[in-house]
Amino acid sequence: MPAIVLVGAQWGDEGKGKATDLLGSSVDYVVKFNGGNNAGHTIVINGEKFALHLLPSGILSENCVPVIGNGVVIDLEVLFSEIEALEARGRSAAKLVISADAHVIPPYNTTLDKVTERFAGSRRIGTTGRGIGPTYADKMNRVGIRVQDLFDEEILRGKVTAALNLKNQILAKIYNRRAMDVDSVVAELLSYADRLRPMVVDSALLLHHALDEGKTVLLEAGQATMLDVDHGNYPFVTSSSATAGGACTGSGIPPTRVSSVIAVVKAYSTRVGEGPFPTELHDEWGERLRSVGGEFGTTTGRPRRTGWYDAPIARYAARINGVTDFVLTKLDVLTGIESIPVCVAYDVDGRRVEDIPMTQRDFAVATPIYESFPGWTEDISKARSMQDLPDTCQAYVRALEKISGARISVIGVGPGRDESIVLH
Ligand code: 2SA
Ligand code: GDP
Ligand code: MG
Repeated sequence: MPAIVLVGAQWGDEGKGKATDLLGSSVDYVVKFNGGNNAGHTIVINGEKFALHLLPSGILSENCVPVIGNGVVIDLEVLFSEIEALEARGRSAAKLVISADAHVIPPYNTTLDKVTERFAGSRRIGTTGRGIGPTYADKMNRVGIRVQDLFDEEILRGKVTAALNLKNQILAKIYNRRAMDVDSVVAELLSYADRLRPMVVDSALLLHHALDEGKTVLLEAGQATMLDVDHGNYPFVTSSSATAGGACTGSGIPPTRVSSVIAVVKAYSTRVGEGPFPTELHDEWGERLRSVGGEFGTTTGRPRRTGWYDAPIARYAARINGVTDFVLTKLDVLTGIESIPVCVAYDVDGRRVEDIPMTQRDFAVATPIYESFPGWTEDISKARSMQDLPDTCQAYVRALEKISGARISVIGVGPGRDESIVLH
C-alpha cells in the first residue's frame, strides 16, 4: 500500500496542519520527516484550536500512529512540554514513536542560532531562533547528537565535549557569551533519557513493515518548497529538505513506494523571515490579507509578509515535488476583493520569464506580471461542493488550476476540519 507525501508549495504556513489532519482519519501513520520546532501547524477541531510545533499533525487523529522520523531535529524540552500540553487537554500522545536516528538540538545550538542572527546585520536570515541551522550543520559535519546517543553516556559525553571545545570558543570569543559546561549539558540531555526510551524505535523498519502489511503512511513536511535548503531561494531557507525528496531521506521510505504527492498552496502568498518575495504587498491590500487571513507566525507570533498568488512558484513546486494534487487553502480570505490579481509570470530586466529565474540576483529583481480575475462578495465558508461557490469564485479556482501545473483536489474555505470542499 502507498506512502503519500504532503508538502508546502510556497514559503510555509499554507495550512499543511489542517490538510494532514483532514487526511489523518484515512491514514495509519503520519510521519514528520524534516525540521523541528521551527514549524507551526494550527489545527481547529470543533472550534478548538491546537498549535503543534514538533509533534506530527497526525497526533490528533485517534487511529493514527504519529512518527518523528530520522530527518527531524528534536528539542527535548519542547517535545515533552508539547506532549504535556496535549495531555492536559485530554489528548493522548501514547502512540508517538521517535526514530533512534533523529538528531537532538542541544542547548548550545539554540544559543548559537540566536546570537549568530543578532550579529548578522544585513545578512540575517530571520530564523525562528530554535537552533535548527546549527543542529543540521552538526549533522552534516558528523558531530551531531542522535536520540540513541542518550542511551550511551560515554558516546554522549564524548560528543558534547568535542562540540563544546569548539563552540565555547565561538560563544565566548566571538559573541561574548558565557561558556557552557559539559557536565550540565550532559546532565540536562540525560534527564530526558528514561522518558524517551519507550518511544524510540527503528522507524524506517517500522514503516517498511507497515507498508508491507498494506497500511497507509502520510509523510508530512515542515516549512515548504521555497524554504528547502536545496530548492528554495538560498540562503533565505531553512536547513532541511522540505520537498518530496526529503520525505524519503527523512523517513527511510524509498521513492518507489510513494504513490502520490500532495502540495498545499494558499490562494495568496505569505512569507516570514528575510529574502525575496516578488508579489509582496506593502500597501493596504497586504494589510488586509494579513488581518483577514490571521497571518502571524504560529511559533514566534511574527507578522507574516503577504502578497498575491504567484503561479511561477506553484508551477515550480509542482515540478520539484512531482505534485499529483494541490490542496488550495484560504480561498475564503479573498472574499470581498473586487478584482484579484494573480502573478502569471515575471519581468526580469524587461524579459518575460515563466519560471523561477536561475540566479539569486534575477529572482531578487523579478517583478510580477499580473492578470486580474473578478472576485465575489458571498460568504463561501459554508460551501461543501464546487457548485456551492459563486461563478466568479469557481472561475478563479479553475484559472489557478490551469496555470499551476497540477489538479486542485481540495479547497479550504475556513480553518475548521469540516470547512473544505473535496473534489477528488
Ligand atoms: P529556521 O528557524 O532556521 O528554520 O529559519 C530559516 C527560515 O525558514 C523560515 N521558517 C518558516 N517560515 C514559515 N513558517 C515557519 N514556521 C512558523 C509558523 C514560523 C513562525 O508556522 O508560523 O512562527 O515564525 C517557519 N519555520 C522556519 C524562517 O522564517 C526563515 O526564513
Ligand atoms: P502550516 O504551517 O502549513 O501547517 O500552516 P499554519 O498552521 O502555520 O498556518 C495556516 C493557518 O491558516 C492556520 O491558522 C489554519 O488554521 C488556517 N487555515 C488553514 N486552512 C484554512 C482555510 O481554508 N481558510 C482559513 N480561513 N484558514 C485556514
Ligand atoms: Mg506554519
